Amino acid sequence: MSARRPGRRARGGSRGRVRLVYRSLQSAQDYLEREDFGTAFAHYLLLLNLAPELKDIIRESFQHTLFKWAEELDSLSRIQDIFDCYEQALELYPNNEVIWNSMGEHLFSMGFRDEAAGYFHKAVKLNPDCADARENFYRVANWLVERWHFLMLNDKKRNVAYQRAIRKAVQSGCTSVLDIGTGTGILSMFAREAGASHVYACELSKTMYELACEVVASNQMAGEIKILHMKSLDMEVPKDLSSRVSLVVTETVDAGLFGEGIVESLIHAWQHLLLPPRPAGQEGPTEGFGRVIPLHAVVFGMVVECQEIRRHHRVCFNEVGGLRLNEAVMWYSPVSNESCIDDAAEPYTTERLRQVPGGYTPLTDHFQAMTIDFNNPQELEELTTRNPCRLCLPVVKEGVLDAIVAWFVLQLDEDTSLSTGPDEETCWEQAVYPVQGVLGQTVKPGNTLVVDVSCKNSYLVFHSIAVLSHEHNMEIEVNTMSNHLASEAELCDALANLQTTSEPRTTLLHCMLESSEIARLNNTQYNDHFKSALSSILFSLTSVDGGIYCSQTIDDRSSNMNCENTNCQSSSDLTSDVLCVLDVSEGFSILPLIAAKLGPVKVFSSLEKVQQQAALNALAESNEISKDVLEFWHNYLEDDSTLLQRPQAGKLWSVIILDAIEMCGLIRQGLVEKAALARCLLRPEGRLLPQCIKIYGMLIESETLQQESAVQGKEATLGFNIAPFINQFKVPVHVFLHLSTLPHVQLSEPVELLKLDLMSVVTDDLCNEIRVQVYSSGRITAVPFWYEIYLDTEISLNTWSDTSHWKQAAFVLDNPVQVNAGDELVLQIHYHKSNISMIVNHG
Ligand code: 44T
Repeated sequence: MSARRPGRRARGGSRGRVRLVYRSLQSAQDYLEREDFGTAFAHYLLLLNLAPELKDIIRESFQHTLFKWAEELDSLSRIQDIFDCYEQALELYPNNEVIWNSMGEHLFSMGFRDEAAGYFHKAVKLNPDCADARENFYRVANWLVERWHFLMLNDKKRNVAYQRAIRKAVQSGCTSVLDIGTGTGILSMFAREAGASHVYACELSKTMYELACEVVASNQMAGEIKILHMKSLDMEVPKDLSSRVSLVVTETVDAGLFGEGIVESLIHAWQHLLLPPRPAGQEGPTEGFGRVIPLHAVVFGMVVECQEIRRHHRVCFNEVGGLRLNEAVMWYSPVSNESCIDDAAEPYTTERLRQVPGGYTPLTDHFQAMTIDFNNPQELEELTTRNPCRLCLPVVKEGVLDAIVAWFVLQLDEDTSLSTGPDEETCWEQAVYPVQGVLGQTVKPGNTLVVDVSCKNSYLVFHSIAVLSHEHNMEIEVNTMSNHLASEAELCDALANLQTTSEPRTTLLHCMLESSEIARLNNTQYNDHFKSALSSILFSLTSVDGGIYCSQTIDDRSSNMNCENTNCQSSSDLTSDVLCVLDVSEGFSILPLIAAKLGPVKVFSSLEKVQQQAALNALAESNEISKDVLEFWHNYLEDDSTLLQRPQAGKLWSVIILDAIEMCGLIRQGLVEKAALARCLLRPEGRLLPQCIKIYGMLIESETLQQESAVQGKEATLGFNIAPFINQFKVPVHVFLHLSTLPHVQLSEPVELLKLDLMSVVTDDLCNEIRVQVYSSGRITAVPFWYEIYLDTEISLNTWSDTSHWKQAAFVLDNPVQVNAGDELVLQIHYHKSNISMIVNHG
């Protein structure tokens, strides 16, 4: 027996090692028991380096130690150390999905969302059954692969148009092709299919680049398309392309055409990556010249009245929930062309006008705002420096000036075009430029609107709107044009410089709010219901106490509860039994002031932004709420974990306001934990607002939702195999839906799916099974859901109502269920850590 087994040799050869291994294990366990996680972790690392064969046996304890130690490091803000520990752990356990997921959670909580997304994705790939990782992945999948990819790939008309234009160009001699912003690689595959000899593709998103590689390989084109993970602006010849190409294809356009940087990309491509353009007017062969698909674009616009846009971008009411809003503060939305206010502000938002709740009314005809020739390098270069183009638009219908809306027609070549217009059957949204300066202005036929349009910082911008009425026209003609009759253009020139802003801004405090925050301020029902609920709680608490705080007793709800808060309340009054209200809403909330208006209370806001705190203070002052009544809870605190604490040693909260539902239609993360914590901090008769949430849903068939959720087979992608790859990124729950305008067929009545009683719920894991009667035949493809938020037993808010600032969400089924009228279905609802999932079966 000359050959010894290696294992025996190792063991036999080093008794010291065995002892060391044993001692390390012993120490690691001892330190773990003593909750000295840092030292325990170090011993585990040593142990695993000495004896990797123990990996499986000690996995659980190692994981536990790692997580505990990371938690501790987190509380000490030792960020780099956390990452180092995870790196070491993943070196030892590269296939451990729990560690990948946990690392993702740390990254996520620190705001590194894209990085977190990568970790969650990896965890799900390692173990698709890991529920925590899957839910985390679903939450971030939208950042890795935006949902419009699904829509665009399902848009057969768009795919056919590009395929046709590319085939024609390649067959006419453009045989070397660069696809800028390839996404899943579809345009490159069209080029290769058409016979191009050299096809290059670039993509700046890592996830999309990896997807494109998978897609192209599965379509047997791996060796034929060279995909680069880079921005086109960083590409060079011959480093990245062997020589200049004869065709660039691209669809790097957003709703506002320029937002994906197409102008810069093409200026660069013409300078460095493309053959020279064919001189204008030259006929004959195209060989030796470069060209771009799309050929050119025409931007269109119209001016609209649209209540949905208005309520998201302007504070529409002077008084809300008993508070005057517009006296001390000038609110503005982040979507603003007034770059003087905030450079970071974006000039437009997007909306699918066809489906905007409440619809819209055009106040002008469609107008042509701009044309762009992508095949004229010089024009592209001049575009960004060109003077704004002034447009005079006759008003054709009376209405409120809410927004300018823009879209475009992309001319791919001489024969083929795509339109993103609001009347088109298209998946595209339109760019929306809310009008801010001329507040609530009504215009009518006879008026002329003056609008400047330009391309600024790679955005299409509309600005300096002026409204000319007939009377003004006369005035201007007299004042500035003396004797000759002005042409329309001259008139507009003279008038566009007219100051049209009515408020002298300098005297007001400026405060920027997110559009969802503006919509919440405008949600009168929300504010009024909170006011009533607060009033009733404070009244009942006062009755219990018999008015032992301060000098005033709230003895009559209707009159005294609404009295001005005139009693002095210095901070020292807190030592008495004054009622304390804490609002931990996300974002800007006026609920503390609504509470303060109701009677002698002390209110705490959890606002953090200095500008918003100043705005709330200014609102308090202009509403005669004493300075001492309002406090900012964050100013007391070192970190968020102590947010829900007692107001003072020995004191408890009378009311804690929680923000249960996110604007997108989901239950806020951590709600149950937060509610449990909040309950511990309430005084005996104190209350949480809301008390209870009921989740409602119904069965529907919706083709639109299907299109948005996954690529449906190979047909739309013209035979190319793309669906299985991109569909790895599909998510079951869709958010930000406008249920009232989503095209769908309703197959059942709304039913209550689940109830979360915040005054008692203790677990983050709930199940419910309900039976639902189908009243119409069809295919169940989704279950939209929304909420009834109970502030008390009588007062509730529905998140699916016309004035709601909330949108709705929907669970989209993997496999549609065919049903007939009268069928009874069983709906299983799972609630796990604020996430909802469902299973639909025949009863
Ligand atoms: N959105 C449409 C934009 N890229 C469409 O990383 C329409 C939005 C939309 N790569 C609703 C409906 C719709 N070099 O993957 C992206 C992006 C990449 C580049 C390399 C560059 N210079 C760029 C610039 C962009 O190109 C891909 C497509 S961009 C936008 C497409 C359905 N909401």
